[in-house]
Amino acid sequence: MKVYINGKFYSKEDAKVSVFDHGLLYGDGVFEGIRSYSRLVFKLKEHIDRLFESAHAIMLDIPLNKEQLIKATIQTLKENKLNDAYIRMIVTRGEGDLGLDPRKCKGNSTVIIITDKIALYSKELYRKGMEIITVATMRNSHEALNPQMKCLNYLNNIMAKIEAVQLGYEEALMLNDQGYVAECTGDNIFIVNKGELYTPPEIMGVLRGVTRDTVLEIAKKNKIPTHEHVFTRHELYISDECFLTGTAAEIIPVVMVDGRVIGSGKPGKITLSLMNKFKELTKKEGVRY
Ligand code: PXG
Repeated sequence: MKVYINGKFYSKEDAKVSVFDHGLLYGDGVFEGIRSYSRLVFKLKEHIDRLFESAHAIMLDIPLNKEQLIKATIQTLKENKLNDAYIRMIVTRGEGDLGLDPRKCKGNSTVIIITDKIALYSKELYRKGMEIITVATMRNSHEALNPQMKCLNYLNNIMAKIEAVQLGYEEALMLNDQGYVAECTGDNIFIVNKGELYTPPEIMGVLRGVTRDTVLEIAKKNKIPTHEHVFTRHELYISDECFLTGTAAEIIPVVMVDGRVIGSGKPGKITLSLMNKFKELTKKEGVRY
């Protein structure tokens, strides 16, 4: 495996950054997770745009422009001869003296591109649907650390994941500080009610997922009414269908939330149809390499 770091390729063993990198010391940096399917990078532009938005929000200069970063990504995929990959892009504030002040890094940002595989959940879970549970850890308030930034500080999500795992679940439902449904630790959440699709708006404390946007797009094309709308756990409990979306998770059905069976207790019709349509789209859309 070859890993891209600042324009050079390193073997997995040699792909290392300084212990003084502020990405490690303070979680000061941003990242993206992207997938390629049969040599097509899915929604590459959307992910790169979001990376630049996250970087802009934390006042981090990415030393490459968007085209250069796209080129570097393709180059890394080719170098690794991967047809299907999970692309993990990271930009940190770089190496600097101790202390929070980003000026200590003198603009030496570190750009890393890892191309590898990822499997979050078993195949069986995709077929049968998963059970999730609400955890006590609430999603960051957007005035504290806005969930719309895909930043290197993921402890909010990891704390929630730990709670879920301790309780014997694979994924946690996170509420925001007002008690409204936000998202899961690494996935957005959707419900279906009377044939219509609902997902919490960004302002509820969710990352604007690229997969979330894609699902909304597919639904609209297929005349399924969509709503980016606030909802509570009650609407979730009484919904007909539920599923999660994410680049790594893709679309995964949810059949139980906090012990309440969702709909028929099996992956719903609309969920299955969206899963199929999403799969079709990944086969034909993307940047070819
Ligand atoms: N919410 C959060 C908090 C996420 O981190 C999503 C939703 C889904 O967004 P996309 O754009 O992927 O549809 C994410 C996705 C990783 C990794 O290790 C990244 C995520 C999730 C799980 C693992 O790269 N981010």
